[in-house]
Amino acid sequence: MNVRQHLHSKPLEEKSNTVMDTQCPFCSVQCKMQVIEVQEKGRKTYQAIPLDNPASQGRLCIKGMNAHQHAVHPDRILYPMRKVDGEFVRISWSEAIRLIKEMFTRIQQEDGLDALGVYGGATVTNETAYLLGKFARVALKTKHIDYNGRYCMSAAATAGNKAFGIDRGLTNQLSEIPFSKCMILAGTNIAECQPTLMPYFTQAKENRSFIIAIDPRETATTKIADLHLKIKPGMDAALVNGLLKVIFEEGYVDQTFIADRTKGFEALQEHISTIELEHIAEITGISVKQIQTAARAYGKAETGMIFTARGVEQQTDGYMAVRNFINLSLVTGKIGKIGSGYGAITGQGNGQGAREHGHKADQLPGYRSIENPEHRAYVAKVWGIDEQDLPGKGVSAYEMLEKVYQQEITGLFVISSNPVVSSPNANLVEEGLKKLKFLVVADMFVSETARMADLILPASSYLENEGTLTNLEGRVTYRPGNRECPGEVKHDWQILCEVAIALGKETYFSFSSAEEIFHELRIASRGGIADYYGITYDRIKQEGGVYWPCPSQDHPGAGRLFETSFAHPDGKAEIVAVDNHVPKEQMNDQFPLYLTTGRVMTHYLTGVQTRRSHTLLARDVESYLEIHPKTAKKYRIEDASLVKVESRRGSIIVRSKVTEDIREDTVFVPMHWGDLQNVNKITNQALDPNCKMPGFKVCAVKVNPLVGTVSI
Ligand SMILES: Nc1nc2c(c(=O)[nH]1)N[C@H]1C(S)=C(S)[C@@H](COP(=O)(O)OP(=O)(O)OC[C@H]3O[C@@H](n4cnc5c(=O)[nH]c(N)nc54)[C@H](O)[C@@H]3O)O[C@H]1N2
Ligand SMILES: Nc1nc2c(c(=O)[nH]1)N[C@H]1C(S)=C(S)[C@@H](COP(=O)(O)OP(=O)(O)OC[C@H]3O[C@@H](n4cnc5c(=O)[nH]c(N)nc54)[C@H](O)[C@@H]3O)O[C@H]1N2
Ligand code: SF4
Ligand SMILES: [Mo]
Repeated sequence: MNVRQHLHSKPLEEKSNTVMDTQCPFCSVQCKMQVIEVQEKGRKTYQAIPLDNPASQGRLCIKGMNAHQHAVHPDRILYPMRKVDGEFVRISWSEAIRLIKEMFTRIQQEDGLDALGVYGGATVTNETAYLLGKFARVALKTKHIDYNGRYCMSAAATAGNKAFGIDRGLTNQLSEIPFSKCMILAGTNIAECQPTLMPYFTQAKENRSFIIAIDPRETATTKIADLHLKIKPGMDAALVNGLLKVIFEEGYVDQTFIADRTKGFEALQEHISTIELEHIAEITGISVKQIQTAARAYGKAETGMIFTARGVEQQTDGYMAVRNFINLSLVTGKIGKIGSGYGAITGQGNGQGAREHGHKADQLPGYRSIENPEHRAYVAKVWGIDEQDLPGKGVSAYEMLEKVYQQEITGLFVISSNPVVSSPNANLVEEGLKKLKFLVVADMFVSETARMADLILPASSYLENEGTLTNLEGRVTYRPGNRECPGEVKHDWQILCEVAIALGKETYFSFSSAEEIFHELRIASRGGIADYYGITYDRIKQEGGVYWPCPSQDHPGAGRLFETSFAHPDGKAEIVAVDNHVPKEQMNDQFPLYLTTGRVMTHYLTGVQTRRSHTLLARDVESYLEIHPKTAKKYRIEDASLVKVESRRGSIIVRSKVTEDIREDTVFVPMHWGDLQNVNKITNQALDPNCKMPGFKVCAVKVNPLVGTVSI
């Protein structure tokens, strides 16, 4: 039922229902659903009904149930808008495209080809992500393209590539979770962030799986754990060294697996021999006894799975911390088997697919490298350009925004992201954007970033935009786009094609459907690590999704990875010794608390969409500060009162929530609000040197009750 279906087609004053098959626009589970539009007496109401599918098994969470509220919201941008004397005024598409052509051309003439930057997001479809990479390199000829996934998946992606030779979120299918006898959930709040996956874990518990959660806070996820390690923020790599110490000393290693399937074990063994459990306990805040209990439970279990998410990864050592969790899977041989594996829980709807096809500064489609001559030659041939015309590697998302601040990049095209709220050290980002000669933002709403634009382009929503998205399991799914675009709204891929054509690149951008783009993506990814060649729209529709890698149309797609070998040329996984890293910013007398950041169930990322859903907003109308009662008392903070939270970079105002759920030395603020409550005004811009992930999860702050007039 993929076409718009009119159950009753009657005159206006009577009732008519339209059923739209779709997928939730939010997280990486990609729950399928139907949205029913009921039109009665000129008034429209909507209802979402879950559809069965292999990931969510017919479940929907509160965000999915109410997603349509933003898509049909009166705040939707319906036509292009240009800023004139500080006010947005409506212009036609042809004027908008002409303006982009004029400004982009002028900027590149004045400041060079690389003075233009393209900043994307992983909410877009695979087709748009692919086209955006091609757009930057072929239409604009700039090396500067990166995307919000840098803030999301870069640590786990880099770790997966280095350790396994491939970056696919989960190495197993979700359906295997109930068969795992021990699970480590590290820095992941599945109950709030991928709620429809919870039944897999509760089923595992019914099968007597032992669940270990690692999180500085008690959350709805840690509540299902048998053991909660309430870690000091940023200390996961060290904690895993402690776990490895016990695993080695008590003989839970799988020597055969290590010898046959891995390399680098000796260096790790030597490194772990220098580790002292008491020291680990002291620096992580987890007792020796708890470390031993966790290591023994995982070590002894017949099968085991480890999941990490942003709590471990959004650190200045996120890459190495993930490597250490992967070490744990490898030395115990708990990977590549049913119920045994590692998974980085992907974040955004297309967090997986949008990182595979050239959306990253150093990457070409199919996970090819922009620095590898063979990879360049292959993609240049598919695109029909000279390899020498293909730009080189650009810089990561935050570094690109720094270049904007330094006026090295003077024109920016933002598509599907709100960096003014989502980037660390957001004050600097905002200052930088003010200096641009030209900022274009394609969005559904006037986000905090779009507000600063010279030109806003109206983009389509999930109900309107057809395409494929790859879920956290690596399953490529098809989302129909049955709703007609409101007003003059266009799909992202149409916008890119129109701009490219205006820039004289018609030969490379004359696509007339998303499926046509997907067909080119298949070819461009062929033979790459993320090989989509065997996947077609027809196959996805028939099979309800196809796993990559899938090199040919008769290939079934790979559900479970690494059963017999890893993806490196020698088939072996890489083990590496990891130091006891500490966060780059430490607390001191002036800033005596750690701030960590994250999510709540009802809102999504910078909240541009969910704050426009009345049902979701009503549940969490403002941001807050989670603070331990003893800490609150020490700083004279009462429950539900306004607090100024300040770091070296700025300050915000949020309401206190006094709770024993959080460590005494740590406070927590969610990331879903802008302006005064934009937590990124205070987070640290320090990046992981390997993957350029910002350390969103730790910075040093002070808190003060807000009384009277306070300067911020
Ligand atoms: N409701 C909702 N769901 C979402 C999203 C959303 O915005 N809202 N966003 C989607 C996206 S894009 C993403 S990336 C995912 C994110 O999904 P998660 O990574 O699960 O979400 P977070 O809340 O950012 O962080 C998870 C946990 O890490 C903990 N943590 C903080 N510091 C540390 C630390 O140093 N070590 C450890 N071990 N844990 C720590 C936090 O307390 C938090 O409970 O969610 C996706 N789903
Ligand atoms: N402090 C702190 N900061 C964080 C994080 C954290 O845990 N703590 N998490 C980081 C993570 S994991 C992520 S993923 C980033 C996300 O950060 P952002 O990239 O800023 O994410 P969104 O809020 O989803 O912004 C998406 C914007 O695109 C629009 N949009 C949605 N769909 C489409 C579409 O299909 N086309 C177009 N053109 N526009 C669309 C939305 O209306 C919205 O304005 O934030 C990061 N920032
Ligand atoms: S937010 Fe995630 S879990 Fe909730 S309905 Fe959407 S895709 Fe499913
Ligand atoms: Mo994310």
